[in-house]
Formats: sequence, C-alpha cells, structure tokens
Amino acid sequence: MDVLAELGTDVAFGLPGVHNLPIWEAVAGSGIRLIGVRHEQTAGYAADGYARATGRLGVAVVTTGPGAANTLGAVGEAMASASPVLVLATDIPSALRRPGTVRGVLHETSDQAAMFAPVTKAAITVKSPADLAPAVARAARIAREPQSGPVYVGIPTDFLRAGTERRPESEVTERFTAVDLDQLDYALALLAGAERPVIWAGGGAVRAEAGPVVGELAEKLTAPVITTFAGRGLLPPGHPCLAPTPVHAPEVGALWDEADVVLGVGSDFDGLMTQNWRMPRPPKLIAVNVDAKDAAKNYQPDVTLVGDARDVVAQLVGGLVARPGLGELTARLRRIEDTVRRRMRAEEPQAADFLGTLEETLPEGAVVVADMCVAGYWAGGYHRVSAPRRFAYPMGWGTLGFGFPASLGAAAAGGGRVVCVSGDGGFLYGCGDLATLAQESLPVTVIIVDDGGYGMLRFDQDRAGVPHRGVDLHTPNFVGLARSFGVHADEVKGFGRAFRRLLGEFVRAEEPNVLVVRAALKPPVNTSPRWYRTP
Ligand SMILES: Cc1ncc(C[n+]2csc(CCOP(=O)(O)OP(=O)(O)O)c2C)c(N)n1
Ligand SMILES: [Mg+2]
Repeated sequence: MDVLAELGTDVAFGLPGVHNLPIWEAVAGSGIRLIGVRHEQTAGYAADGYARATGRLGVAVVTTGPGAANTLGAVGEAMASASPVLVLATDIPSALRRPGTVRGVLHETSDQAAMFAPVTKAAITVKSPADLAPAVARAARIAREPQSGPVYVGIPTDFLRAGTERRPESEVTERFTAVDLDQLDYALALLAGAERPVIWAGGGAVRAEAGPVVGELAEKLTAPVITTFAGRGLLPPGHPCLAPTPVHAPEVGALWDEADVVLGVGSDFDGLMTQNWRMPRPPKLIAVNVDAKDAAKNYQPDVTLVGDARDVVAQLVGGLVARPGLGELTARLRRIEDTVRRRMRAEEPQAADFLGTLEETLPEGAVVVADMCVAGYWAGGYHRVSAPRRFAYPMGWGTLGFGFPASLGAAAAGGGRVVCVSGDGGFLYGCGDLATLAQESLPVTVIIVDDGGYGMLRFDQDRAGVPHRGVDLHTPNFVGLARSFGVHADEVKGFGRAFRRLLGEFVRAEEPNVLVVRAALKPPVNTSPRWYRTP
C-alpha cells in the first residue's frame, strides 16, 4: 500500500475475501481509500475508469480464484486500451500448495497467474514475504511504463501476515533514450516534401500528453489531425486542424486517401479504426511509437521514431518551417463537419438531439464514459470531446458492461461530474453497483437508453434478414431499480425537451442520479456493419 500511495494512487477498488482481509487492514493507514464494490468486474473496470480519467495507476484488490477470475473481462479491456491497471489478487496459502495438483483448498486454481497471461503485460506471483513489496513496485512500474497496461500480482495469502522488512523505493523510470537522429532527419525530409500530409493520432499521444505539440506541428504543416477513438480529446474541439470525427466518415476517410505522407503518433492502426485495414497504406508512413514492433504490425512504416510522443513531435516541430494554407485547411474541415453533422441529423435525428443536448448541458471538465451501446457508438464517433481524458470508451476490446462501473472509477478520482452512457443490456451487467454509487455518493449521472434489448444485435439480425432471436428482452423498471438503492432516478421518452430539462438538472446535482430514456437508435457509420469501405 505504501508503494501504491507513493505513486499517487489515492483510490483503489475491491471486494474482500478471507484471503485478502489483511489488505483491508493495511489500507487503513496508507492514505489510500479502498472503495468496496459488489462484483470484481466492477473493481477492474472502476480501476480502469480511474486510470483513464487521471493517468494514474488504477488498482483492483480481489480475492483468490473466482474473485480474481471475475476481473478478467475488465483486465482484457484495460489491455486492449493500454490502461495502467494493477490487479492485486491473493492466492491460496503457499504452505498448502502442491505444484501440479489441485488439492481442493478453498478458491484453488492450478495456475491463477496463467489465467491472466493473455490479458496482461505481466502476471507476477509473489515468491516470499520479502518479495511482496518489491513485486508490487515492479508490477506498478511495468503497468505504468509505456506502453502502459494491466499487470496481475498474485500474493499467497500467508505472505500477507508474515510482515516485510523494508519499504522499497517505488521504481518509476522514464526509459527512453534520445530518438535516432538519422531517422528524425529522414522523417523531417518526408514531411518537408509532403504535399498533402496528414497526422493520425492515437491513445499513445494522449498518454504522452502530446496534444499541444501535435497541434503545433499540424498548424506548421497545415495537416489535418485525425484522431482514433482512444485519441479523442487530444486537440480541443476548436483547433484549426482537427478533423471533426474519426475516419469512418467518408469525408474524413478521403483526407487519409489523399495523403502522400501520414505521420502516425501513438497508434497501432487497429482493425476498428482502419475498417480492418481496408484503408490503403499511405504512399509514405512515418510512425512515432514507444514500441517499433507495435508501430509496424499493421502498416509497415517507412520510418519509425521510437520514443516519447511529446518529445519526438516537439523535435519535429523544431525541425520544420511553417507553410501557408492554414485558412483553407480549416475551411475544408469546417465544411466536412457541416456535411457530417447534416447527414447525422438526416439519418438519425435522435442521435443529433442526444449529442446536442449532451454538449449543451455537460459541465466544464465533465468526463463522458460510454458503453458498447448504440448511443455510446454515437458518442464515440461524434461527441466533441473537450480535452484529453474526458472521454472513455471500451474500444479497446469492445467490452459490453464497461460503462457504468468505469464511470464509478472516473468519478472516484474527484474531478467532478461523470456522465455514463449505457444501454439497458450493458447496465444490467453491473447494476448491483448502484449500491456502490449510493454508498459513496459519487457524482455520476447514468443515462440508460432503454430499447428493450440488444439493439446493436437487433440491427445485425434485421440487416441479415433473419428473425429476432435473443435480442428482444425483458427489462426491469430501471427507475424503480435505482430508487430501491436510494439513487435518484427519472424516466423520459426520447431525446426531446423533457430529456434536455432533466439532464440539465441531473448533471448539476450534487448526488448521483439515473436518467432512463426510452428510445431506439439506428447505429452510426463507425460501427462495423455500417463501414463504408467494403472488402
Ligand atoms: C462482454 C460482451 N458481451 C457481448 C457483446 C456483444 N454486444 C455488443 S453490443 C451488445 C448489445 C448491448 O445492448 P445494450 O446495452 O442494451 O445496448 P444497445 O445495443 O441496445 O444500444 C452486445 C450483446 C460485447 N460487445 N461484449
Ligand atoms: Mg438496449
């Protein structure tokens, strides 16, 4: 706990079991607030939400076996979204373990760390009481160092009472050496000679706090900046070079198609962004990435600048002269925005109303956390994110059920109001944590868009021309459900005037609340069945 507190983590999320009770005792004097949740998936998602909103290490404290296993979906999401999450789990007593045999000890698994191997950067089992604090420090370092991601630490429960002798210094390193100057020169030459350069910025740019230098570089180059889902919020909405939506809008896709040089910053060009790599490889590609392999796994770059995105992009800014044409670029981007917004209103007026009201009513600095639901996809594509870390989206691993518990973590970070956008299906994954919401009185407004089932899959079945199966579902009275936990709740039909009035009230309240909206939305073009690039 001392190691974690030294790193700046002030909130952890957990659920007790007989094996991990000593951690609850240790937390008492550590300066860390351990928020008790009602399911371990919530501990994982809340730790992730906290990490995304703050950039700090998110911590989930869970017990042995099923407790640890219950975090796996959340940990996989953190892995896919490079979110620094530490899972502190206990394991059965070392004294009772017989390697290779499952003896039947309470909560025993043959190899608990192995469950975490494919969804973590590292899965560490503590070897001795003396190894406990160093192992936690090592895990925290691995989780935080770029590219960040989740790390599992398994602690045989008997070690927790054995006592450790020393408090180790926390190991935090910045491991980058200077960027290769020949490569930098080559990249500068490509950019200086580019006629239609484009900057493509991902989550790595946000994590490196590279927004200001990316914005400067874009202005110097007069290059549009296309952000990925994870990169949204990198530049402020009014920035003269910001492409208004991700690349799934054909008009934004055209910017990519026309580019002669693309500079990718902190992105791996994943399938969800590139429409499963149907986007052509640009004639010249420069990649800025902490990991050369990650940069090259999808489109082979002509040159890779390995290093911290903020440092490397600052060096590119320093090596280039400003060129004319910023006014024309901004005008073109505004025209694209008009076209895209007009089409949105024509295609799905409810989405336009929803997002318009969200933007109007959202208090400054509020975080929006979206789930895998149709309203969330609209937010993922079109919500104008006010600043870095003000929008969280599980895309990523595409993990339904992320939204509500992640919003608890983001709110526990103490930065003000969090608005969660959830469907009826996703909300039911973690609805037991309405108890946590009430108990901690977290400043969360949950918008539940209730379309009576799995709307996205309903769309898929309609598109395939098959009857609805498994998608039209019974939903509870969500208002009654929330109120039964002591959470203020109300319901409206559609995204009209009543929605606007209530959302405005709800986001300005001190306490948590739930706003149920009865509506069914058509999904936007950034969802895979609606991608415009066909195989
Ligand atoms: C863990 C997980 N299980 C299943 C899915 C598949 N899935 C994606 S969207 C969706 C429907 C979600 O329903 P709801 O939350 O009501 O949102 P809606 O689609 O109705 O807007 C499902 C089941 C998933 N993405 N993740
Ligand atoms: Mg639904």
